[in-house]
Amino acid sequence: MKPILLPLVFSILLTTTCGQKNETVRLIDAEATMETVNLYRNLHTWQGKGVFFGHQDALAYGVNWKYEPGRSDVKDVSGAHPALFGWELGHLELDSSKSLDDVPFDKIRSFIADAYAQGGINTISWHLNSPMNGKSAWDVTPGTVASILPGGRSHNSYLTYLDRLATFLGSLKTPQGTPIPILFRPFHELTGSWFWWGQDLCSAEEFKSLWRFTVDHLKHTHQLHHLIYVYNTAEFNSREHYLERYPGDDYVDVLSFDTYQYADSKTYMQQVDTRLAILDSIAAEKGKLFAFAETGHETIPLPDWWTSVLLPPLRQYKPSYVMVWRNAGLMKETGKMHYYGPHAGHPSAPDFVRFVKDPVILSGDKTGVMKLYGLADGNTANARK
Ligand code: BMA
Repeated sequence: MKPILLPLVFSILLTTTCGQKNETVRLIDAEATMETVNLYRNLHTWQGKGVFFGHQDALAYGVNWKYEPGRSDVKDVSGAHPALFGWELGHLELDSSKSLDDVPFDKIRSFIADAYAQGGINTISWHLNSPMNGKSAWDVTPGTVASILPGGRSHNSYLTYLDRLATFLGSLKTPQGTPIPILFRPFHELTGSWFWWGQDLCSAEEFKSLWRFTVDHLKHTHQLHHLIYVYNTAEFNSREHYLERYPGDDYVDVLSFDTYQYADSKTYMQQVDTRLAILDSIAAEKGKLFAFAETGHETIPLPDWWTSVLLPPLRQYKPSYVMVWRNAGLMKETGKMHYYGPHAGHPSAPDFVRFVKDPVILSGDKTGVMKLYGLADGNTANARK
């Protein structure tokens, strides 16, 4: 297709899909705010048509810079910000003013507002420390989940952590004072065993109880109604494995997984293909969204990685979104480079430009005109007034 036709195709797609009603789509929160309902329904409308491209911490820093208003590495390379922005709240639970990645929470709050103001989508992960012993999210002491459930000896510490989380989430506001919708992805990579909530460290029933307790507590005790709940695994190779710890259709809005490339492209592409195929089918049955929540190939050693490795499965399955992890740059701890997105001058930069120009990829220039939070007709049926 000639590039000149792309804007035309896009605007036809936009006008034909935005008028559609998606009234059967329901968030698990029956009291969700209007903008949250609209975002979820609009994402459903777009699923299968385009894939929103995301980058963790995109507006905060890049490989060679930090805190420069209006900048992102993705924009430096392609001319537009990502469509979706990932943020990390680890250490919020400790009442710290900065995240575990050293980003002040006040800044994260304002980046989230900036992303929203551009029409972008915000997603949040939380590498929370262990409420049982105060050690990091990577503490693998078995029994932590059991100890923080109601009746467990560390339950009160977990409640304190949730209080701090809820205060922050509740402070994310639009200029009109309404809450900014958030795709919230707690207890991520749950089929791994590197976080205290991982597969080998708690039973499936304990995990489900923790998830349900957390959702109910945020909804009912804290009265938060702007969260879209994202279930997220690491490795899985069957539908049964993916659903082993699934807390139920009343507790999840988006089905997602994380998979990184560590070795050859063929292995990675096969894993991604298998996992997207499984999620595509489960999501269709359940009427949920499905997403590729985290991916990347650290330092992007292949100059054509974007179009040769990542793009083919996205084209085939069209998950709601894909997000690459953060561009931290040189890590003091390891002396190594740690980045997953492109940046100016990187050998993969020209290929990234081709990637975002592909008709299936939705970047910040698209979300800028899509009105994903807009009050389309019929979109307010289950919204909180
Ligand atoms: C990991 C790395 C760490 C970071 C953590 C939480 O994958 O990027 O440096 O602290 O995510 O953001």
